[in-house]
Amino acid sequence: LAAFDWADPFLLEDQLGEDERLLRDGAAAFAGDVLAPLVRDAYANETANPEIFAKMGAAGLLGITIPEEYGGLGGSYVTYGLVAREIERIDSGYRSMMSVQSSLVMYPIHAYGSDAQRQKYLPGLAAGTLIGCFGLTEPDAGSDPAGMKTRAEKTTNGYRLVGSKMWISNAPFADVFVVWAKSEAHGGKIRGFILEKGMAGLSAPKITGKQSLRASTTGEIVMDGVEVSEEALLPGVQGLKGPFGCLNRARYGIGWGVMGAAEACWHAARQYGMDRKQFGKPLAQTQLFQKKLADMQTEIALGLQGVLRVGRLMDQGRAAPEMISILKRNNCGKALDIARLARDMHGGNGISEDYGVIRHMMNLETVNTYEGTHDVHALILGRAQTGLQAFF
Ligand code: TGC
Ligand code: FAD
Repeated sequence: LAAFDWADPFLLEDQLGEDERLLRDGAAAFAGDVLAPLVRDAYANETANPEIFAKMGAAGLLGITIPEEYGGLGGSYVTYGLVAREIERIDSGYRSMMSVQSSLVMYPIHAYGSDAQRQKYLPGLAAGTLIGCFGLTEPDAGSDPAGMKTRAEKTTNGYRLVGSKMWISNAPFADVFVVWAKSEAHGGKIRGFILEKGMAGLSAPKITGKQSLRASTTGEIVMDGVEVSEEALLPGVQGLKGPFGCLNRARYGIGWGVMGAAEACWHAARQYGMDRKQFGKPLAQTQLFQKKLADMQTEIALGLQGVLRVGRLMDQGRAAPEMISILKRNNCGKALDIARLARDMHGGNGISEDYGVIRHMMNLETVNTYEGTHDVHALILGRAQTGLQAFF
C-alpha cells in the first residue's frame, strides 16, 4: 500500500496537470512574497492598497479564464480555482479583490459586452491598471436581487441611472463599475451598464467599521442621475441570468478559495499543538486535539475533491449552477467551522493578530454570507430536488 501524505490525503497533486501546478506555484510565490507581508497592517488599519491590482496583473493572476487576445491567460477554471486557493491562504480579502475583478467585471464584459467594450476595458483590467467593481446588492435588496430599485431611465442618446448599491467590493477606488439596473426602455428588465469613475452623479463612499474582510475595501455606489450613452449598455444579456452568470464563476472560485483559508488554519493549529505543551505533553498528543485535526483534514480533503471535480466539469462546459451551490455552501460552512476550531485550539493566543487564525475566522463570516448566503444556497438546492421554491 502507498504511503499516506497527511497534508494531501487524496493526492490532489497527482490529479493536476503540469501547467496547472506551475501556475499554482507562481500564485503561491506571489501570495507569500507580496501579500503575506502586507496583510497584518492592511487588516489592522482597514486599508487595501490599490497597487496590489497592478502587481496581481503583472503576475498574470487577473482574468485567468479570459482569452489572451484581451490580456487574459486563456487558462482553465481549475487553474483559476487553484490560484484562488493560494491567495485566500493569505487572506479572503485579497481573493475577493481578485475574484471580483476576474469573475464579476472581466467575465461579464467578455461574455455580454460588445467588441468595443472588450477592447476598451479588458486589457487594462487584466493588467490591473484599471480596477473594477460589481454592483448588484442594494440596501433593501440582498438575497433577493429581483427587488432592486436602481433604474435606468431612457434619455435621447442613452440612459440616466438612479439608485444606490451597498456592500460593493473595490468600489471606493474602482475605475470601472459594472452595475445592474431595471431598464425602462426594456420593459423593466434588469440590464448591465458599465460606468466609469468621474462620471457626473457617480460616487462610491467607503464603508468603514467592518469587523471582517478588512484587507479588502468595500463601499457604496451612489448613482444620482448618472447620464451614459448607449455604448454603456452591456448588449448581450438581459434579466437576472446576467448577474447570475457572473456569480456562478465567482462562487465556484470561492469554493476553492475558502479551502486555502481553511488549510492555513488547520496547519497553524497542528503546528501549535505540536509546539505547545500542557500537562507535561504536547497538546497534539491529546485525543480531543487529534479528533479536531482529523475533522479538519477530512473536510478539507473532501472539499478539495469536490471543487476539482466541478472545475473539470466547468472546463468541459458541463457544470450546473446547483453543483456550484453545493460547493459554495458546504466549503464556506466547513471553512468557517475549521477557522473557529483553530481559534479555539490556539487558546488565548488564538485571539491575537500574531497568529492569524482569528483574522481568517472573521473573514469567513463574510464569505459565508456574500455571493448567496449559506441558507440561500440551501434553498436553491431544496428547490432543485423538490421543484418547490421556498424563497417567498
Ligand atoms: P430565479 O427565478 O431563480 O431566476 C431568475 C432568472 O435567472 C436565471 N438564473 C440563473 N442563470 C444562471 N446561473 C444561475 N445560477 C441562475 N440562477 C437563476 C433563471 O433561469 C431565470 O432566468 P429567466 O431567463 O427565466 O429570467 O430568480 P429568483 O429571483 O427566484 O432568485 C432567487 C435566488 C435566491 C436564487 C437568487 O436571487 C440568489 O442567488 N440570491 C443571492 C444573491 C447573491 O448571490 N448576491 C451576490 C451579490 S455579488 C457579491 O456578493 C459579490 S462579493 C464578491 C467578493 O468580494 O468576492
Ligand atoms: P439579507 O438578504 O437581508 O439576509 C439576512 C439573513 O436572512 C441571512 O441569514 C439570509 O440567509 C436570510 N434570508 C434571506 N432570505 C431568506 C429566505 N427567503 N428564507 C430564509 N432565510 C432568508 N454585493 C455585490 O453586489 N457586490 C459586491 O462586490 C459585494 N461585496 C460584498 C462584500 C462584503 C464585505 C459583504 C459583507 C457583502 C458584499 N456584497 C456584495 C453583498 C452580499 O452579496 C450580500 O450581503 C448578501 O447577498 C446577503 O444580502 P443581505 O446582506 O442583504 O442579507
